[in-house]
Amino acid sequence: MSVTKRSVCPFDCPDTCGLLVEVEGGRAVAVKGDPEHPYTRGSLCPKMLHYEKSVHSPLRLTTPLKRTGAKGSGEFAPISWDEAVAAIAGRWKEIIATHGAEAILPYSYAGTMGVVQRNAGHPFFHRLGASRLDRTICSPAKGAGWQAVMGKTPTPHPDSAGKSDLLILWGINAAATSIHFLNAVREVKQRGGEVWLIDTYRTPTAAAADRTILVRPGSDAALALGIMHVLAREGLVNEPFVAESVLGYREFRREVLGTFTLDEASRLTGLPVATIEELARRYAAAKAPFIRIGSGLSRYGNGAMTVRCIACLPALVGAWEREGGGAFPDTSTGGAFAMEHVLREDFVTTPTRIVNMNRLGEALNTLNNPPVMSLYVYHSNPAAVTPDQNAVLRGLSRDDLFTVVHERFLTDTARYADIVLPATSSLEHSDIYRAYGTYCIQRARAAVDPVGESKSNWEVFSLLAKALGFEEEPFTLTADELIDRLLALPSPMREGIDTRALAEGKGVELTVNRDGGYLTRSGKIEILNRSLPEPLPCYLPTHEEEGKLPFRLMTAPNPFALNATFYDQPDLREKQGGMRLQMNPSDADARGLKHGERVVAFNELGEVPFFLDATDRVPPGVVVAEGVWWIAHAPGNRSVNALTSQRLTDQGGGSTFYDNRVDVRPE
Ligand SMILES: Nc1nc2c(c(=O)[nH]1)N[C@H]1C(S)=C(S)[C@@H](COP(=O)(O)OP(=O)(O)OC[C@H]3O[C@@H](n4cnc5c(=O)[nH]c(N)nc54)[C@H](O)[C@@H]3O)O[C@H]1N2
Ligand SMILES: Nc1nc2c(c(=O)[nH]1)N[C@H]1C(S)=C(S)[C@@H](COP(=O)(O)OP(=O)(O)OC[C@H]3O[C@@H](n4cnc5c(=O)[nH]c(N)nc54)[C@H](O)[C@@H]3O)O[C@H]1N2
Ligand SMILES: [Mo]
Repeated sequence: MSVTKRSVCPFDCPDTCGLLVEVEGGRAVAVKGDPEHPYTRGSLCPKMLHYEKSVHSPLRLTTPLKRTGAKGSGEFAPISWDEAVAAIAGRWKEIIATHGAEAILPYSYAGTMGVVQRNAGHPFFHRLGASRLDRTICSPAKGAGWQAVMGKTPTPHPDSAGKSDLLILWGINAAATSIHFLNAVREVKQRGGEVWLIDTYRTPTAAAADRTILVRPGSDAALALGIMHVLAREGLVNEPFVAESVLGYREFRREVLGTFTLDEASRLTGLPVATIEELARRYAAAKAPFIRIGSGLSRYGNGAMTVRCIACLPALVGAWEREGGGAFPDTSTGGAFAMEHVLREDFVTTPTRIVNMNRLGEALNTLNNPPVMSLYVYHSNPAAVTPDQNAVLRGLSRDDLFTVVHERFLTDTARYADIVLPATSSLEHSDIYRAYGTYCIQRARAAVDPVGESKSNWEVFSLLAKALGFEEEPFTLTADELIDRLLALPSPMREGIDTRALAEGKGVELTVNRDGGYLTRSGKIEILNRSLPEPLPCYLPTHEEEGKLPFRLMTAPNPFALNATFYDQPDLREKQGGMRLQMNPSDADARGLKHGERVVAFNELGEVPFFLDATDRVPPGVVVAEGVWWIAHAPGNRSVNALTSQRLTDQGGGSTFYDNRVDVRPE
């Protein structure tokens, strides 16, 4: 006899689907979408259709492990939880006595997006006095660029895009990364509107677009400035809207648009002037143009400035005034819960150093006073996902580094651990979720029994706190008790929501007040922002603008994986067709490279073997590696991040995964 329980997809995706889990004898036997979820309405991506296979995979870790072989060898012996916790607490006490607590570095990101489990380590590491991690691997530059113009103005409801008559998907592969946004794409087309896609190669999303424009990597700010140049030149700017609601247009027009020529925009983007003019005129003629801004274009040395330039477009034509008009980077659901009760910044007694997570390689190999002597990794896989893989692996190989990894699987990172701790999956623990591509929240209670002896992030930090004698309150609460407390605390975003549905585990929409005007310092949309190093939007070069190697490398998302998650599933790996490098056939011919053969992509940071996919989807001068493969399943002994650098974005300390060059040779 099976029962159906509600749950939530815990993974790092804007949609945050509602799930229905069929449970039999404490195990999940099937998973489907919850038709009652307000946004995702019952459909799931190909990765989650068989989530039960990952949850009950034979590869799941079931006991704590202690390393018995060399680091990286994957040789371990099972130990008990008591032994594991005692070993960690004992080693940390020694390290603290010799080097101080700053020698301990936590490393986590987004294996689970649940508010409680994701942040479970914050109170603990703050109380410990460990080094702090700046969690900037995803898209802080996008946030910085958007906020430079729009401040804290709430972003539109994602469904409002469906009312647009010109929807621009700008640097987003929605068919892979946000499949429910394709509902808005379909609605626009049904109403007779048009959909344009702007990317660097022809992604699967191109099939949903009326027009696809391929720009040179990292040049989108030049395209946005070119469009605005045409709007200004041809009198297509909405002057009354600008006069009332925009700060600094006059200065911007004089100092930037006046000097930034269309020839310059054409040279930088690789687009004909006529294409830029056509897009500008089409944008100005639309009743309610809407731009869905992806994150790929922000992962460059100029990423924040790129997003800032794009964010100015709706202001110039007054798109914000019209239903279905505007732009959308992400939703801002940060105010849904009183996060100070989760993060416990008040436990930080003396400020400790902050390590940018993109520079883990540098931190492990070169930091001093004190050096990093222990790394505690939870719900992240830095050996695969973090840039400069060779530097990361060199650091993880250090004999004097004490590494603990709390994981569901023996990942590339876990193979380098001294102690591995088995983690529950989202179906085995409780949490509360808030989405970043919708305005939904949802509570999930554990739906199945923990696999083996696995424990949740929350439980493990309670155990470690006990072993170290921390008696403060969060360490004695259960996850459900903390969730109850968060829900008892008021938030304007939760006012008037359906609390009964929430208690029943259903997805519930937050209340968003959009009548507060523009939430910037001036109360206007700020094209001019004097708090920034560049007060006006402009074109900044990428790191690799003048690079010598012939190909720009796109490290793009794969529809059948999520970062380095789901590589435990053989059928999903097969659907990806192996770890491939896509290249234009003319480039392949010029180098004597053959479709399907093994090739090596290389640069100053490393060398990575791939299978070559010679395809017209990719323009000359660009190569694409979709997915962040586990080294264990790669054709060679490295995966794509051996080719990406630790350089950061112009604002926000973000990753620059797309701002790299490579050359390619036969193996
Ligand atoms: N299936 C799947 N879903 C995912 C993920 C995944 O790996 N796989 N990742 C999840 C995560 S962590 C995140 S942050 C989100 C968002 O994940 P992101 O990785 O930010 O993906 P997108 O926002 O779709 O944007 C990536 C797109 O930007 C394009 N791009 C790169 N450079 C440029 C450029 O210079 N100009 C333009 N115009 N386009 C460019 C890439 O070719 C790609 O199509 O998705 C989440 N969902
Ligand atoms: N080349 C390249 N690199 C990239 C990207 C790219 O597009 N290209 N994308 C980047 C982006 S946008 C992001 S956000 C990062 C993502 O970086 P990460 O957040 O590190 O992403 P994942 O690879 O999904 O690794 C998460 C791990 O958490 C584990 N896990 C899941 N649930 C739990 C849990 O409850 N507890 C514990 N302890 N473990 C759990 C999973 O098994 C998985 O191995 O990667 C970045 N790296
Ligand atoms: Mo991300």
